[in-house]
This record gives sequence, structure tokens and C-alpha cells, in this order.
Amino acid sequence: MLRNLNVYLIKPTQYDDDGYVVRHWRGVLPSNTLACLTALTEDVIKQKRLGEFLRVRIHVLDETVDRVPVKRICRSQRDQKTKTIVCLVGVQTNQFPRASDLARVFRRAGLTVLIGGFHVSGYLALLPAIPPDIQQLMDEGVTIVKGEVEETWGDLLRDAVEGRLRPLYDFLADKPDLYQKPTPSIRKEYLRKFVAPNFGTIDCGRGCPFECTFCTIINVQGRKMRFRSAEVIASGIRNNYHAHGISFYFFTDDNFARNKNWQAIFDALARLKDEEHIPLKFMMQVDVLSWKISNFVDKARRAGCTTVFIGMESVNTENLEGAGKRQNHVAEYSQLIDAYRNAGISTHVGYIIGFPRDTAESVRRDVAFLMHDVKPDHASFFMLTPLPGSQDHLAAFRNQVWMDPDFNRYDSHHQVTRHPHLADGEWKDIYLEAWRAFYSFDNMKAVLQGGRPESYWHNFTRFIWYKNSIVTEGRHPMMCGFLRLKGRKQRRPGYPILSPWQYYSGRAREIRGHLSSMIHLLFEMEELWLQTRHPSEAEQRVIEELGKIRAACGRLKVADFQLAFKRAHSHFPTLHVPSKLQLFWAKWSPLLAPDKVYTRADIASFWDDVKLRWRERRWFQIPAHRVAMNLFRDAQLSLLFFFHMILAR
Ligand code: B12
Ligand code: SF4
Repeated sequence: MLRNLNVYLIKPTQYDDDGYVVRHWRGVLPSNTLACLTALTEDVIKQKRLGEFLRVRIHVLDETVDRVPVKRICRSQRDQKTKTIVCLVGVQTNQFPRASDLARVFRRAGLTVLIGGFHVSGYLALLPAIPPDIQQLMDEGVTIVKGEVEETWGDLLRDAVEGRLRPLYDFLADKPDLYQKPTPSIRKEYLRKFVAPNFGTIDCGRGCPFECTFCTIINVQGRKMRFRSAEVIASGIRNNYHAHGISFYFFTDDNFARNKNWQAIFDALARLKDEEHIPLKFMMQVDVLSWKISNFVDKARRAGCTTVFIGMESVNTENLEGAGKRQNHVAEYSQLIDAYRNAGISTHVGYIIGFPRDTAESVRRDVAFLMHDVKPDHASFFMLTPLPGSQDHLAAFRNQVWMDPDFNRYDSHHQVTRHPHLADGEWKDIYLEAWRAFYSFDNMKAVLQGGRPESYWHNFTRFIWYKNSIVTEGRHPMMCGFLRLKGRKQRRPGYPILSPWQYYSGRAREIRGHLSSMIHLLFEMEELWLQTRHPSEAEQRVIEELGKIRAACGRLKVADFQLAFKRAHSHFPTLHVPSKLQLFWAKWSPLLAPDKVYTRADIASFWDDVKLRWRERRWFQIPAHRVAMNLFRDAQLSLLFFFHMILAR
């Protein structure tokens, strides 16, 4: 008789372009689907749906931050009394190849394997017949689950325990009511693998009423909105705070503004803050019309919203119309951004590159318009991708348009179809150019200077994340973490396993490149901080007055400043004039005079000079004492920078 049941909930990752399994030392966003299925499994156990005597152990693994112990899992079904069920969870299209490879290994070891998530749900939702790759998995004994399982997870697990799982379960037509369903369950040990261990996720509702042709959500979760009860959400947040200290959330609803329960949810969250003193903050996804909903922005702020993610997608009206995104009105974009910014909420827009009407020139123009006229705090760029489950994919399938057969590349960071105006390669180039333009020093500086002081560090840390992903890791920020980890033997079937020498020498080169890019990034961000950190009140007022004087008198000369300062000193003898010694300290010892440093440009130019002399082999012309002193200065500045960043968090 069965005594022990191992339920492995595994969120698979993707392979990189060299076929290695993508894993990071620290992740950025924990998986909501994993947390949802953990909660549902815990509920099944609590309700004893699998019988009184079965000992069930849940193992939660996210392959983006965990090494999946494949051999150990294969050995875990060690006797007649123990059964292991492997659930490959929340599998998106780009993770489907990895999920399929894992599924096959586990099936060969005789384990029970299920795959669910958006890829299989979307793929099977619109296509007229079961595609061969899914059929093959089913023939190999893998169970495919299409749709959501809030109401059926107990039955499915019982079928698995009793060994009578069917090859395919289809719950797409019966969408579960979420109102009283358990909220995602987040485990402390899982959160430790993320940069911010106080970060949780909840989907407060599902579905979206709109009809964008590139979107899979409407064909999987539907256009009719479903939502959780405000009390259940508040109770989940309260428990997570007291048990694990979680106080920052990503509400993963695709469109929180169309959650019919938004008002009750915001009120409940505001009560948690005001009456129970839970320092709750969250970010959420909304549509471009959300700011017009009466009280929405204000209540969002009061409930603790710090960032909204807005599906802007394009600033080109023809693109928007072509994609069925008729609700987006470009003329109102800047009002939308201002409405949130005035409430102290940062704005992050999603922007798609590669709509059929895009050309390299139009993209450049549009991105400039986005930066200078719309002025969101952040932007994420995506290459238009026909994701299975979207109308775009169905249309391409019906018209037999070429689509890359490798689903591993369907991550909106790779080109997977042909474009009418952008040559192969050019599309990716212009997409990367958009990232670089938006996260250029000047634009980041403009955002930080134009934003409200309370959003400063929030915006700043996001810049570090996005720049690090795109520049250092070469990955999309939404699919990236910090410090890439790799395993020599963890490679996609069909790719050779390199000899240790080949692998480790290549890896050493790669790490050296990463480190150098990270150091560049550190200095760039340090400079950004020095140039934008908020001045003291007095300094701010002087700057404002100078602005007024310049407007009234035209050009201002340095001599005017010097004279004005001298005269002011004769009127106010207490006005502080720094001595030479103080100026010396301010320059060489930023730790002792932290407020006096506003740039590290002179240090940067010193290092450039050293590098040049080094390259030209003029080693004896490098002044050792100045190298030491500048190293000391740089170390102090970096320390100051980190100190401020940590204090702000
Ligand atoms: C949140 C989110 C993210 C977060 C993920 C982290 C997080 N905090 O969860 C972030 C921002 C990082 C992200 C990034 C990306 N995302 Co995303 N994301 C979402 C979003 C909005 C919500 C996911 C969620 O929590 N859903 C709620 C859960 C409960 O639903 P679910 O996953 O479908 O799971 C249910 C069922 O499918 C089923 N199920 C799932 N797994 C299993 C397994 C078994 C065995 C069983 C029985 C059942 C089962 O049961 C669950 C409960 O009912 C979805 C849209 C959506 N509405 O789901 C897009 C979505 C999943 N993302 C999508 C995409 C494309 C991406 C990116 C590739 C985009 C990019 N380049 O940035 C990356 C990929 C990142 C990665 N490595 O996974 C697409 C996927 C489409 C597809 N066919 O692949 C979606 C559907 C949005 C869209 N544009 O269409 N995403
Ligand atoms: S508004 Fe967003 S979630 Fe809704 S259909 Fe369009 S892309 Fe999908």
C-alpha cells in the first residue's frame, strides 16, 4: 500500500543560445504559478483529499534559481510504498523545450509526469488539432493539462496517486471561480534565492476584456474577469507579513484596473497599512485608460502602489489599430504618465518592436518620442512574437507563414518570424538600440531628476536591474537574475559536452567579460547617483533662484557667481567659505565630506589616462602615488554609494 507521496513542483527554465541551462545565483521575480500550485497542493493535503494515511511531501523548485537534482528525483520512488509525481509548472513557450527534456528523463525513470501552463494551454486552445510535439509527449506517458486547476487539482492528484491519469485534461471551458480560493503560498527558503527576500506575488484576478491580437491571456484565461475576495487577499498578505516578513508584492493580474473588485481590494490593503501598520507596497499591471477610472489612482496610492506596469506597446496609432489595441490613445499617453507620477507612482511601459508597419527609422523616432514626450520612468521592450495561444500565432499558422520551429527562442528577445521592412538581424539590432537609448545615461538622469524624491531609489534600483540584464547578461530583464550560473553537463540534447579544459577556459573568459561589464555599470550608476542625488534644501533653492535669474537676465557668467559670492560674504560674514584644507578633504576623502562630491568625472579621466599609458607601454609614466590615492577615492565613493542604496531600501 502507498505510504509516501513526493510531489515535485518544478518551474523549468530556458536554454541559452549555446544550449546551457539558464540559472542565476539570485533571481528577481519569484514565480506566481509555483506559489499558486504550492497553495493548492497544501490545501489538498489539509483537506485530506488523498486519504488519511498518505504522507505527502511537497518539493518546490524553480530552475531559474535552483539546480534541479534530476538523479535524486529519479531515485526518489525507491520502493512500492513511495510514489513520485513530477509537475512541470507554469511552462511558457520558451520553457517548453526544457520542460519536454526534463519530462522525458523523469518518464524514463518511471515517474508520473504532468505538464501545465500557458504554452500547452494556449497552443491547444486555438489550433484545430493536437500538434505533433504534444502528441509525442502524451505517447511517452506525459499528462498534459490545459487550463486552470483551482477546482480540479485534488481530483488530478488522486488520479495520479491511483495511477489512472489520462494523457490530456482539458479545463479550458470550465474556468474556476477564484473568489474563496487559497492565495499563493510563498516559502521562506524559496524567497531567499531572490534579490529582495520580502517580495511576494498574488494574482488578485484573472482575464482581460480587451482583444489584442498578440496576447494569449484572453484565449486561455478568458475575457470575463474573475477575482479573489478582498478579505482573502488581505488575510494572505497579513499571514505572509507575520510569518515571512513579506511586504512588497507584484499583483500579477494582467489588468488590475479591470478587476471588478479593485475598490474593495484597495480599501482592504489601505486598512492593513493604516490600522495594522503593515508597511505594504506593491506594483501592478494596468491598461492605458486606468487613470480615468474615478478614484483609481488615488486609492492605488493609498493602498501602497509604487509602480504601474502599463501595456502601451507602441506610440504609432496604425500599429495599435493593427494589433487590435484600440483602447490605446497616443494623444493621452503623457496625461496618463502624469496622473500616476503626480500620485508618487512610478510608471513602467511595455513596448513592442516589430509591428508590421515598423521600420528602423520609425522605431528610432518612436522611441525618441517615448523618452522625450511621453516620459515614462521605465520601459521594457519586446520583439513582437507570435506566441501560441494568440491570434497572431493562429493567423501565421493558417497562412503558413514561417515561424521558427524552436520554441526555446519564443521569449520576445529573439526574432522568430520574418519582418516586412526589417531585415533578419536588423530587427534585433533596432530592438537592442531601443533598450540602450532608453537606459542611456542622459535619459536615466532625466527620469531621476524629473521624478519625485520618494520614487528616486525605486527608479534607481530598477535601472540597475535592467541595465545589468541587457548589457552584462545579454538577456531580457524579465528573464534574468544576478550572476549567471552554469553547469558543464547541463546542456540541451544535441549539443556536445565540452572537455573540462575547453569548458572552463571559455567560462573564465566569459566571467572576465561579465566582471568588466559589471565594473563599468557600477561606475556609470555611481556617476548617475552623484549627479542626481537630491540636493539639500538650501542648494535646491539656490538652483531655483539661479534658474529665475537666468530667465530674467539671459546668460550668466562665472565672474557673476564669483562676485555675487564675495559680496554675499561681506554682507553675511557667517557664510561659510571652504578652506583649502576642506577642499582637499572633499576631493580625496569623500567619506569625510560625503555631500561635497557631485561627480567622479576627474577620477574617470585619470583612469582613462592610466589605461592609455599602460597600452602604450609607458609604464614609468604612471604615477604610483596617484594611482593609490584614486583607488582609495574610488573605493570610498563605492562604499558611500552602496551605503546610501542600502539605507534607502
Ligand atoms: C507574472 C508574469 C510574469 C512574471 C513571472 C514572475 C512571477 N512573478 O510570476 C515576469 C514579469 C517575470 C514574466 C516574464 C515573462 N513572461 Co510572463 N506573465 C506573467 C503573467 C502576467 C501572470 C502569471 C501568473 O501568475 N498567472 C497565474 C497562474 C496561476 O496562471 P498559470 O501560470 O496559467 O497557471 C495555472 C494553470 O496554467 C495551471 N498550471 C500551470 N502549471 C501547471 C502545471 C501542472 C502540472 C498543472 C496540473 C497545472 C498547471 O494551473 C495554474 C492555476 O490554475 C502571465 C499572464 C497570465 N495571466 O498568466 C504572463 C505570461 C505567462 N508571460 C508571458 C511571457 C511571454 C513572458 C516573457 C517571455 C516575456 C518577456 N520576455 O519578458 C517572460 C518570461 C519569463 C520567464 N522566465 O518565465 C506569456 C506567456 C505566453 C506563452 N505562450 O509563453 C504570458 C501568458 C503573458 C502574455 N503576454 O501572453 N511574466
Ligand atoms: S490589454 Fe493586455 S492583457 Fe488585455 S488583451 Fe491586451 S495585451 Fe492582453
